[in-house]
Amino acid sequence: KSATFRSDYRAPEFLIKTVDLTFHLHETATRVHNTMQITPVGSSNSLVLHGENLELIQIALNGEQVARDDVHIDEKSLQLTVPNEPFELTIETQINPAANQALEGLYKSGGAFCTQCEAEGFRRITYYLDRPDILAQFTTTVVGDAVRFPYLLSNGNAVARGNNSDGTHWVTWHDPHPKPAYLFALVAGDFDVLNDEFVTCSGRAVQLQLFVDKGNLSRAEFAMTSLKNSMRWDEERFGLEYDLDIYMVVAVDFFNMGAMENKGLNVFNSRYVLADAKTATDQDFLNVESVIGHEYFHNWTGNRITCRDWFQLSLKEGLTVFRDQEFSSDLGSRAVNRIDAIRIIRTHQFNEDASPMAHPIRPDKVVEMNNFYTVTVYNKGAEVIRMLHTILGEQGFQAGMRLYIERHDGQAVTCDDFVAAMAEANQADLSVFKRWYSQAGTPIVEVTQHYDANQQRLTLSFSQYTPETAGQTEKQAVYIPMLLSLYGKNGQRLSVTSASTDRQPTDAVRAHESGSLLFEFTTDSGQLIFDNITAEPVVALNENFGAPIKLNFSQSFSDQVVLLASAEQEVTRWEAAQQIFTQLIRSAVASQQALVLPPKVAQALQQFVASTMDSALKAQVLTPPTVEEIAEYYPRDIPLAHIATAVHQLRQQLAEHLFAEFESLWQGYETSAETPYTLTGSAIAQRSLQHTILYYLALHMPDKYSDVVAKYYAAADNMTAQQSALQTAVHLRLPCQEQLLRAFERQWYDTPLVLDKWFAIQASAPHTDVVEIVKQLHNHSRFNRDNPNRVYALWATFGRNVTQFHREDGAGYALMAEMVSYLNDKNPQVAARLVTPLTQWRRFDAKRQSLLEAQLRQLQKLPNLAPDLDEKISQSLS
Ligand code: BAL
Ligand code: ZN
Repeated sequence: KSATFRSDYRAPEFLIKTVDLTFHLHETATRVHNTMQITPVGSSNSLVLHGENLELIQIALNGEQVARDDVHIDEKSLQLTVPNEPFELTIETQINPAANQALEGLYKSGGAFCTQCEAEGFRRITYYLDRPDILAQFTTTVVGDAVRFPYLLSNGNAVARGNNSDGTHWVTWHDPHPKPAYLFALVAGDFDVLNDEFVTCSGRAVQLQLFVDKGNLSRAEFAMTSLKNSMRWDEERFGLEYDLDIYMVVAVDFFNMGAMENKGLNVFNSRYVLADAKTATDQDFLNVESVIGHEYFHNWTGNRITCRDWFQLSLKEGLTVFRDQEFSSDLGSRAVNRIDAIRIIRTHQFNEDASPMAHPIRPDKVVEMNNFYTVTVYNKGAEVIRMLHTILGEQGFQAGMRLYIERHDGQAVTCDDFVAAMAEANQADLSVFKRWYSQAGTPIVEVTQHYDANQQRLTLSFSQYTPETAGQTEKQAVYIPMLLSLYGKNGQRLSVTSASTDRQPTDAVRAHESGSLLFEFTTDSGQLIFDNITAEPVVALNENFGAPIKLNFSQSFSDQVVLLASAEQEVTRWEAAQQIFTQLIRSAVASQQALVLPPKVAQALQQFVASTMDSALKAQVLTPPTVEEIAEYYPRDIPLAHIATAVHQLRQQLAEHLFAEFESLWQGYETSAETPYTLTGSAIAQRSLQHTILYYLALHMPDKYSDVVAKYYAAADNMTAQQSALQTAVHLRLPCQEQLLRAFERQWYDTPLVLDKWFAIQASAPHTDVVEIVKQLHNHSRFNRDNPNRVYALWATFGRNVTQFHREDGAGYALMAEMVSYLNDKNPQVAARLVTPLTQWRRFDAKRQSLLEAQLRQLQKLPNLAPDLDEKISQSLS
């Protein structure tokens, strides 16, 4: 498969006005009858339709059969000569859903038929112009066995149904909203259904239906509540109302992604629907809420306004992730949501920027589109939207959204169109800002602080550069909205409202609605001068992680401790602790000496833990950066073992210095009355702190606390407590670990989504025999290598376990390569996800490099190497 380039975009030569589909469902031989009304809009007489893995049965033009000799078919397309005026094309194909293990197009998940068409799956269903700028009205009739498939679903509204004499029945669906083929969906199966209703702001009643496997109805309630919350929130915060009479969500067990926003018929991975206290953790519940929200929010940002071409994916994904983050933040803890998002960027997105697959949020070159559903396009894309929001403020941002929707509703557009609407609605110049769309890589911002006591002047000197990334050597300065605050050494925020630069004599900063100052740093270097500062202040920089950058700013522990103890914003406090920890770990790695917590830091943390601060924030502060996050400070020769040792020593030091505080808090929990599980913010916060503390207690005194962990596990009435106790036991290898592992396995042997936690906990443990354990677990009777959720739980988790995956003998590499080659033939999308940790070989020492490279070269020789893998491996070896 050859690369396509963003710059090669050409408007289509043909438009498809309507599509009329009829599916005769059959396990191995489904017939798809497709009638399209097509209008030529260019000068071409040659129509080329996309199509893969299809068997052509017949084709007719304006009702006349076309001879097979007049149709040219290859592995990817069908070509024929067509008239220069509107015409009707009818194509009948046959497909084999049972053999479809790639889970793209029409496939079987358990007993049900379902589809996944984004990005380019529709071409595996029928011949079509499978590109997102072709918007057509779909009418879909599904015919299937009435007993096995009582529910026959597709997009839009059901307009007719009936029974046939052969035991089949049929339903016809019509979707009035023209849409690209990637939003097509079909589901047929037997489900339990949760029914509800939502009355929109204009008073329309929308029927809500959630389809789950039989017996799972009680685990669907939370998703339904989340759906209604999403619909209300989008009306209240964005002024956006739902537009069909029905909204359906179907949960399936076999699904490559998290979920899919098909118009009116979302298909979900069951892990983002099914949740009750016994089987789902607090985090699982929050994930369900966020993914239900995300898919719902796509109805406007993605479906009503879609992408012109796939290079624009972040147009809908970055924006919709931003929207789901805001939804979760408005409903739950804003600070914790922000911290979670920051950790994702620092751990995974910075890693992608440093990898051979580095790309801008709007890529320029793509071989396999499925490889670009990335943390860069999604999460950095959301950070870029968040920067616009920071620059324009909530009101300005909403004005931009209104203009964007008014102007582009019903169209397929580009990221440029989005930024233009934001700029015009605010009379803002966003030309420099647009570099975030074209430039890959993590900008590094250096800041130095100089205080002149005589002049009572604080000078902050800024410079920025972006290291080169794969295939992109030239970099320009980007537009950095730098949020900052000044504090006195006593922790009082200084009420400074102005500053100057050499370019801008006044107003170089402005008061931002968040309470911080905003400095728009758009050049290679610049200075910010604050006058009338009577004593050297403490500076908080890049507050709220307002820009997705790496900040180099050397700040004393004393100053950081002031921010930890007193900063007005919770995220700034958390960030101060993270900076202290990062500095300690990096110094220990550099000096190769044991990490020791400085007394003033220990004392500040003791006070912080004993304070009345929110428990969730305490838990976040007590969770230091991971090995993966620290590794991003080392472009080459990542000193993995030293980082891992330093991170471990930091945890031990925290456990030791805060032991008294932890014990007293723990005793408080033990003596307080048992409260049944609730999913309130304060209950979630308390559990997160309680579990963090139990981990530290057990780390410090494993023998004593092993019994406490075992007892806590046995008494748990919810999965949050069970999972955390099990993880502590396994990751610390407590004496109770075997007992808990067996108990968990027994209890959840028949509940795959829960048993996934058992696989993942073992695959993420920091022990040198994890490679062997993964190998064993792969042969577990409940492991299924063809189900993506199982593979992600065991194998993707193992791939992220950097210290053990990169075990010095290369055993982790060999094991992963074996799994990747198996999946190459079955499910290339999943294979390509697993290959990622192998592709970053150049960042390691010479020995690991050669072991990794050898595996990659071996994989490259696979017969039928899928384009998904080929792109990543070639990119990595080039
Ligand atoms: N569009 C693919 C799944 C999602 O991002 O919602
Ligand atoms: Zn999405």
